[in-house]
Formats: sequence, structure tokens, C-alpha cells
Amino acid sequence: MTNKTHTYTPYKGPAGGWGALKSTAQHWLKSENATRNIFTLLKTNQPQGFDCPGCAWGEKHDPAKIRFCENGAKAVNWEATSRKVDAEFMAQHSVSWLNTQSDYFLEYQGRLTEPMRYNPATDHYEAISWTQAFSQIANALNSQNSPDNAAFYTSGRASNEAAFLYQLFARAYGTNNFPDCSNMCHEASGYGLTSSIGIGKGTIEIDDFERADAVFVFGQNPGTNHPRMLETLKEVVQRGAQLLTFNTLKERGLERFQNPQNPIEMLTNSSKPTNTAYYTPKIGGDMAVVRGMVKVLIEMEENAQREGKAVFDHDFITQHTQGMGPYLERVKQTSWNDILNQAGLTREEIQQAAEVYAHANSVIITWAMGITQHHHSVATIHEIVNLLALRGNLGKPGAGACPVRGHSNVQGDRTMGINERPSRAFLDAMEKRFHFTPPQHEGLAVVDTIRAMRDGKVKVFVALGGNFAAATPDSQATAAALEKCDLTVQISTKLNRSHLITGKEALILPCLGRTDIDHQANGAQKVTVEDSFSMIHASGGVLEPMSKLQKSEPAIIAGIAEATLGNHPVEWSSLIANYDTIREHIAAVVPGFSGFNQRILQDGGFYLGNSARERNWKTPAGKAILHSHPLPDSILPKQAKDMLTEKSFILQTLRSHDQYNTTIYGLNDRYRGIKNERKVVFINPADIKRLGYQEGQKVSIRSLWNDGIVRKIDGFKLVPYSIPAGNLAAYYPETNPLVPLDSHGEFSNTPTSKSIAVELEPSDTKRNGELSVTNL
Ligand SMILES: Nc1nc2c(c(=O)[nH]1)N[C@H]1C(S)=C(S)[C@@H](COP(=O)(O)OP(=O)(O)OC[C@H]3O[C@@H](n4cnc5c(=O)[nH]c(N)nc54)[C@H](O)[C@@H]3O)O[C@H]1N2
Ligand SMILES: Nc1nc2c(c(=O)[nH]1)N[C@H]1C(S)=C(S)[C@@H](COP(=O)(O)OP(=O)(O)OC[C@H]3O[C@@H](n4cnc5c(=O)[nH]c(N)nc54)[C@H](O)[C@@H]3O)O[C@H]1N2
Ligand SMILES: [Mo]
Repeated sequence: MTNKTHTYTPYKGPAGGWGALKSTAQHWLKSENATRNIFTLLKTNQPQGFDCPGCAWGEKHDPAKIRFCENGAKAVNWEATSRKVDAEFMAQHSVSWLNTQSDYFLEYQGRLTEPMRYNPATDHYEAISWTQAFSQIANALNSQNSPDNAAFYTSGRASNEAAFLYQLFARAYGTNNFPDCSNMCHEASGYGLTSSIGIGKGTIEIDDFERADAVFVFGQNPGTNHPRMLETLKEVVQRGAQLLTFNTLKERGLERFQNPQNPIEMLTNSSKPTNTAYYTPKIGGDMAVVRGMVKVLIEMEENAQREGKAVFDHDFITQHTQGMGPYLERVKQTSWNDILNQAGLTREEIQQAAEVYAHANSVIITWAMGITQHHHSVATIHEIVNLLALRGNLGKPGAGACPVRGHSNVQGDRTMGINERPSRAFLDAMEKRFHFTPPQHEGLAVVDTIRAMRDGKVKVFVALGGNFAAATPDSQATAAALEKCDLTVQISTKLNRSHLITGKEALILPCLGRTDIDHQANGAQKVTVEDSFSMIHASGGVLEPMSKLQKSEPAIIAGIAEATLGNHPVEWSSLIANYDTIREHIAAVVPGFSGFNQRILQDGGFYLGNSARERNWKTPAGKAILHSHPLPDSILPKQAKDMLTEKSFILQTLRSHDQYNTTIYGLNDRYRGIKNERKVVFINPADIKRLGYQEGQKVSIRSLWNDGIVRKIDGFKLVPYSIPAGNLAAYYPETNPLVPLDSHGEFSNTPTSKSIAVELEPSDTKRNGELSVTNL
């Protein structure tokens, strides 16, 4: 760091607006493909273009509107670069050398353009033909003594068509081992919602925001991660509806916003506040916040009853729910003391939020990773559902549960059967259509896959996208586990850490991205995706692929399948000629997709429907089940809690404005005022003082977990920030070495990326024991 580039200068402008346009322009130029990319951007989320590879926020159907945001623009640019990584590049750089480079450097090298095989003798990747690559995979798979020795990872950019073929292939091969990014993401939402309302998806449509009286946003940073959501939130506020934010950090995007597509606003700089109230609970305090609100609501209900009125929706509760009595009893038994301690809000704040809730006839609650990546995430989501149920805010206009998904098709991948715990009905439908018996036993999700690799039980690892080595917890343990595999296969667009931490053998299979035209025998093909609101729509690339040696994801899966299984259970190559044939299979297997090929011709796509929205509860009781969990006495798992001292902190790991998960576009985090730096740790100024540190001082971060292993990263700068005392925040993936593999959510098994018990020490100049994703 030089003096010219201070790490931290508070960002004073509103989110979006001129700052966003300037940043978009800079990223255009960096991609070295500016004109091509402007054309590409204009096609983002348009009926004739491709689905934005950014986030999974939905779109109101309005063809006149330009539908991209600053960060969507970065995602498009990043994919549509003119730089390439081929065998020639690999001849110049050994894998060991590449592994010393940062994640930013790796992906910046450009698109992967030809299939390559790792040669351990030379420590270089070398060109290989597609036929050779497919047969190498087939040999590895066919020489296993059990199909469960293989695991098939999916990242949420994969299209419905690719995901469906992938699960068909892996199930025909014989395993349900489908670890996927959603295991690290919204798994708790899926589990929590399914076990309470009978469906693991959000119950609202995007238009519901126009009818909501109040919107509660929990644990989410839309200014960076779902920028188009800010526009929706702004409309909510402008309409006079209430917007309540609960976030441990003061996030700029949620405080103020101006719309970059509205020139008048930008000229006058008349940004309006998007939030009517901003609460900063402690990390992991949201369940306590909601419980406190319900405690207030119980009191309000008792008062109302005395006047012959009601706050609760008793008709809804009686007709549609089970478990309200025991739940309310549980709430009454939870003391205010426990609630306030864990929540980190005052009783007045909680009272205020409860009053807004009680006065609104329709309430939407949205949430993302601030809720799902804790030990008690499922319990927190159950608590949110209970709050909604109290006033019938499920299945009525302008109301409902809205988990805001991450990857652009992560929800669709699940719908297509990427699930290590498939339902009986899904497996039966597969059997009926394809005439083979799919494996019936449960497969492995992410954490269990890493354990199985470590224990020598999973030997072949195939990844359909993503960056498993960097995205997963306990980076060192995960790296060692991957290295024990016989073969690791990465189907990817860009070079990343997962290509460099290899099994004994390793392959890189370069694929087309969303922006590329997918030429097949019957012409250019479209794929489909599902957004957070269960809308299915088509996506077709607009750019000529960089290389004839890149293949589409479906074509790669079909190639692997044919080499491994021959023409069982389908003639794979015929499916690739025309993806309509894949969609016909999907229509026959997955509920809600009948007439798939016709329905995607509709502008804006079609709505998959949601049973809970219809107040049809697909639970064993036929009603919404209201679970009553005790408020945990600590938000940490026991192995961390036992290690706590007065010096301990809880660390959350989060995204900067210049990254897409493990893809680092740049080193700034504009809204949080960070420049040219990623190794920072946000800390309350009082904590800096209390521990006798200085602002800007470098520290090491060591996580607390009772297993004798030292997990430590070094050289992180202290940045004073508006964050509750005792809480810290730092960027992912650099912090993944700190997350113990065994530290995961109850029921969800999601790594606890938002609640890691840690201690700080002054930076260790000898750098002993430093672990970092970038130099493993
Ligand atoms: N540009 C861009 N877009 C993205 C992504 C990206 O990396 N870059 N990633 C995509 C993916 S896969 C996902 S899952 C989403 C992620 O979207 P987010 O969930 O918004 O992502 P995070 O950066 O993890 O932010 C979590 C937010 O929750 C807050 N928080 C953390 N812990 C708590 C808590 O205990 N309680 C409360 N109330 N708040 C808390 C943090 O301060 C932060 O604002 O975004 C998607 N979109
Ligand atoms: N500590 C910590 N860890 C986390 C999180 C956290 O908040 N904190 N968040 C978690 C979450 S929410 C998620 S979703 C996961 C993300 O985990 P992943 O989905 O595995 O990771 P990404 O960084 O999104 O994957 C990026 C890579 O995908 C490849 N890629 C990009 N586009 C395409 C495409 O169209 N096709 C194919 N085949 N490949 C493509 C590129 O090679 C790129 O390098 O990380 C999780 N890990
Ligand atoms: Mo995610």
C-alpha cells in the first residue's frame, strides 16, 4: 500500500448513480473488448438476449427497459473478454507457479479455449482432444467399485438443460452424490421452508412488492449483490410503504439509492432514502430479533383482545397452521434478557419493528446469506415463517417469504433434480421416463463430499462450473481432500484455483458461457433458467464463441455420458442436436413443465407456480407447520463456544462490490470505502481501542475450534466501521481457511461462513502458520 491509496475513505455518494456508471465504464475498458461488450450488455435480460449471469433477481416484464446493473455489467464483461488461456499459455506457466498467484490474477488471464490435461511429470497442463478427455473420464468412472466413489458438483450458473442432463447422467451411472453451491448458500432456506410450508422456494412474485405495506430485509446487501432489487425497494419506499432493514453493517446501498437509469435524478442528485428504518443486530441475532417482535405481538394481541379486537389472523392460524400454541408458549418462556443479549438491539427498536409489522396488512420478508450461513439458520428461517404466519402473511397478495437467491440459476438447478436427497416422486418420474432405476439412497452434499474425499471414499470429482477449492470451507483440508482424488474434472469458462489444486489426474474442459452463441446441428440453441420468483425464461447467447474447441455444457455432459454409458438410457448425441428434446424430457419428469417448449416462447417466460402461495401446504399435516425451537444459548457450535475468551470476536465473511463469489473483478469495495485492498477486517472502533490496536494496523485472524488444528490467516488491516462491538467482517474467499469443515448449520450442513469465532493478534511478521487461499 502506498500513501496515495488509503485503504478506507468513506463513500459519501448514494448507491447506484454516477458512481455506478463510472465503475461500469472502467470495467468495460479492462475487459479489452469494449465495443463487443456494449452490444452484449444491451442484450442482457432482454427477450431476445441472454439471462444475466449475475444474480437471480427477477424482472418485471417491460420490454422498453434496459435491464442490467453495474454488477451485471461486470459479470458480462468478465465473460466476454478477448484474453484466452490455452495450451500455449499453460506451456509458459507451471501449475505450481500459477498456484502462487492471486484469484484475481488467475481469472484475469481470460477464457479457457481448449480441453487440457494435467501432466504431473512436467507440472503443466497440456492440450488433449475432446475424445481423449471423455474417455479418460469414462475409464476413471467405470473402474470404480461403486458409483458412489464419484461426486458431481454443480455451480448455479448451469442452465436447466445442462443440470437436467447432468443429473440424468449421474443417476444412470448410479449415484446421488450431488454437492452443489446451494449447499453453501440457501440450503437453510430450502430446508426451513420445505419443513414448514411444504415448498423450498419463495412464495412471492415480483409484483407483490407493489402491494406490500411493509418489506423487511434481513441479512442482505442488495446494493452489491442484487442491484436491480434496489429499484424495487425504492419503489416500495416512494409508494409510502415501510422498508425495514436488518443488517449487522451499515450498507450504503440500503441507506440511499438513486437509479442510474433515471437521468433526471442523477442530475439533481436527489437520491431518496430507501429505508425507513435501519437496524443493526449482532451477527446471528436475527432469530432473537424476530422472537422479540413476536413477544411484543403477543402482548399487543392480549391488549387487543380485551377490546374485542385482534392482531393475529386467527382464521389463518386455525385453518392453515399447526403448532402455533406451543410456539407462542415457547416465545413467552424466552426471557427479554436472552433476546436482547443475542439480538444486540434495544427493546424499543424491537417494539418499533413489531409495531410496523402489526400495522401492515401485507408484509414481505426477504433474506440472503446473513440469515442462511449460521449454525442456527434453519431455526431462524422457521422463526421468520412463524412471524409471517401470525398475521396470515403467506399466500396473500403483497405478502410472503422471499429468500433472494444467489447464482442466476441456482434455484432452477434444484428444480431439475440437482439434489443429493431427491424426492421419491422425482425418482419415480425419472424411472418412468428413462426405464432405469435411479439410486434410492441419499447422496453427499458439499461438506460430506469433502469428508468423503479426505477419507478416500470419493475418488472422482467432476465440477459443472464453480470454484470448489476456493468456495468451500477449511481451504487446507479441502485442498488435501481434492489432492487425494484419482481424477478431478472442471467444466469451466475461466481459470481458477480449482484447476490448480488437482487430483492425481486432472482435466480442464472449456465451456461456453451465457453470452456465447451455442451452435449445434439444428442451429443456435437456447437454454432456460429460473429466477428467485420461480419465473422460467429462455436465454440465448449473442457472441460468436472465441474458439471452436469450446463446447456447450450440455454437449460436454453428453460427451462424458456417452463415453461412460454408451447410449444408455438415452441417445445422448441426439439430445444435443436440439435442446427442445431435452426440454421434452424435463416436461415429462418435472412437475410444472408441461408444454415447456411452447411456454418459453412467451415473452418474459412463465411462472412455475408455488403451492404455499395457493395456501396448499405440502407437509405431512397438510398445514403450515410452525416449529418452536429454543433460542440457542449461543449462536456458535459447541466446539467454538468452548474456546471463547474475553478477547474473542464473531467474524462474518462477505462479498466486496468488486467480486462475484470467488471471481475477483477488482480490489475496490466502493460503498464501504475500500480501495486497492482485500485483506481488510472491519471492526468497531471501540474494539480497536479496547485491544490497544491502531487503525490500519495489520493483524492475523485465528479461528477457534476445539480440534487442535491451527487455522490462521495473516496480514489483515483493521478498518474501523459501523459494526456491533464484538463482531468483525472480512471478505470471502480469503477467509475460507478459517471456517472449520465441521462448523456447519444444524439441518442444513451449510458452512457457518457468517459466524466464525476468532481471535486477533498483531500481524505475525514471520508469517508462521499463515494459510491463505491464494498461496496454498
Ligand atoms: N455482484 C455480485 N452479485 C452477487 C454475488 C457476488 O458475489 N457479487 N453473489 C451471488 C450469490 S451466490 C449470492 S448467495 C448472493 C449473496 O448476497 P448477500 O447475501 O447480500 O451477500 P453477502 O456479501 O454474503 O452479504 C451478506 C449481508 O448480510 C449481512 N449480515 C451478515 N451476517 C448477518 C447477520 O447475522 N444478521 C444480519 N441481519 N445481517 C448479517 C452482511 O453485513 C451483508 O450485508 O449474491 C449473488 N449476487
Ligand atoms: N466464506 C464464505 N464462503 C462462501 C460464501 C460466503 O459468503 N463466505 N458464499 C457461498 C456461496 S453463497 C456460494 S453460491 C458459493 C459459490 O461457489 P461456486 O459457485 O463454486 O463459485 P463461483 O465463484 O461462483 O464460481 C466461479 C467459477 O465458475 C466458472 N464459471 C463461470 N461461469 C460459468 C458458466 O457459465 N459455466 C461453467 N461451467 N462455469 C462457469 C468460472 O470458471 C469461475 O471461475 O460460495 C460459498 N462460499
Ligand atoms: Mo450463493
